[in-house]
Amino acid sequence: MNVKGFAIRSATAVATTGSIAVSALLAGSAWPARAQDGIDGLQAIGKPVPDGINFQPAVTDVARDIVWLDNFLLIVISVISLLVIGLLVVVAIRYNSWSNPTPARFTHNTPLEITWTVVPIIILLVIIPPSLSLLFKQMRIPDADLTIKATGNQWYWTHEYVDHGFEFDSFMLERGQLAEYGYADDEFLLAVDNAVVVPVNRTVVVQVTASDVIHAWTIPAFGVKQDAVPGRLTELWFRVDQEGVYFGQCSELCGKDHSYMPIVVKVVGDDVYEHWLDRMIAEYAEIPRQPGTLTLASD
Ligand SMILES: [Cu+2]
Repeated sequence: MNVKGFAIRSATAVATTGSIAVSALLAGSAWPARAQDGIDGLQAIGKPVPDGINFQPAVTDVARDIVWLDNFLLIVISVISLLVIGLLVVVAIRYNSWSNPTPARFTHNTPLEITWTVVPIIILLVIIPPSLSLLFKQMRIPDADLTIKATGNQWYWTHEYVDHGFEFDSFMLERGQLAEYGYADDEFLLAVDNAVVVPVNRTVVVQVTASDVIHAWTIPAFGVKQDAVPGRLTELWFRVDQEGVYFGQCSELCGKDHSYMPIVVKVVGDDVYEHWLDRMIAEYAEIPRQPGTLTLASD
């Protein structure tokens, strides 16, 4: 673990101790738990739900397009599957050896062969435009309002705010720590001590890499997933239009604790983000923030 990461961990430990003392004082009261990063009142939007089988709520254009494309392809593939099953049933009933004792002896049917070649081509031509346009939308990285570098480690993430010269490690919380950090009980295995915080309606570019083996950074509700490969810097982007807490998990088998390195992104208003950023910079940045410094490229 690097020195800055250690500084944050130490600070967290101190803050945690303080919080336990406060909790003890408030024991029995109905006060909600205060998150360690000072960001409260956010709804957890992007997280798995019991018995859920569909996508998480889509909160970026890319995620909405993914859901649309998935539904569209589901219709196409359902029609194809029903047609093939129907044909198999017809063949099995009508052309079995009992109902059709004298088999026909022809081997070719030109109109039929042209049909089963042309129809799949038409289907592919219909599928290609929405698929490729979505792929280009994901892969063309726009100008960033905020750039974050995410480094996968065995088994935690390091998030660096490259424009502001600070970074922190994000470790999964133990079950007993959830309330202290403002998380619900069912967010065990998803919640981390230091969440990534980004402003709402801003373009965020995440540079993804790894320090040891291949990991993958993803937030399903944003429609982003990118392998983190040692020695390579890849990028993804998102622009979230709904404030809230969003969860993701490392999505590349990376060793024994692969399932214990989740990702949390808190999407907040500009004011809350600026306040959080000031606090982080004051505490952890190598370069102090200058008065009047622009923090977002689009401002
Ligand atoms: Cu991993």
